[in-house]
Amino acid sequence: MVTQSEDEELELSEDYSSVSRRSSGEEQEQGLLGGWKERDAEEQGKHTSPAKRRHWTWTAWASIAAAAVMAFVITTGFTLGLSRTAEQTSEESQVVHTNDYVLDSDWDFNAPSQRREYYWTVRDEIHNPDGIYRPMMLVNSQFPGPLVEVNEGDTIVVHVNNQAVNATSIHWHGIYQNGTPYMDGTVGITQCPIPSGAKFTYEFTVAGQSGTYWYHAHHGVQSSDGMHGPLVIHSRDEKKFQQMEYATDRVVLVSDHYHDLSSALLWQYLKP
Ligand SMILES: [Cu+2]
Repeated sequence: MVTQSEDEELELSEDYSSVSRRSSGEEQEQGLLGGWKERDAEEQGKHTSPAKRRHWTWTAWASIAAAAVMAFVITTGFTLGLSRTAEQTSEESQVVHTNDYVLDSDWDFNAPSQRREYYWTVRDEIHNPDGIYRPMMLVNSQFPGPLVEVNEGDTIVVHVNNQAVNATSIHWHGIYQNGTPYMDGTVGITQCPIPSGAKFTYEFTVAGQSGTYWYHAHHGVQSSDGMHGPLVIHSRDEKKFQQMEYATDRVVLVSDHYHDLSSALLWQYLKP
């Protein structure tokens, strides 16, 4: 699936391919029948000494525990500028700018239903959101990802350009997708993954629901490599429901944060 000449990237893609192999339905069935145990023993014997393996397992669990303690709280002030701002492209004039998580105080809740269009580039990057450098997979170099803000009845259009080494997809968590199931973004269920180097446009209308949701990558558990962000759907009646005065309306995105790549974590989660 992935052809890379650089050693470093090859190592990464090998990690990932082992994950997608293990997460296939066939493998899960074998796992239920106990086939995994033998395969794990076999594979670990091949690649890792018992001492190394113990150390590795300890490291993984330590980082999971550390991650739980950290419960990563991110507000606008902490939203990483990272190395780049949003994509500078010729298409930018049409792009909705959401560089932080402060909701627009002049938002028009009665605006006519419209297409809200976003241009997202997915890349592999190395960043240190909590001080520890690690490979991440990010939308427009932002962690957490860019805010999507629409009114109920609007059509969300997201042009995804996958410049990452692995395939990906975006799932719109909690969105009904009535009439557009093929825009749900669940790899292997409603769509094939967006290959490395390919583009895909999500387009769906949000109807019959409002509130604060989130989106995330839905190929393996890439979400835990940083690919997730907030999706706010304003109710047409929001002002009626929210009568308390407030200075600003902001998104606070809370997520787990691991120092290991999802490819290193997933196979452990799937073990019996
Ligand atoms: Cu989800």
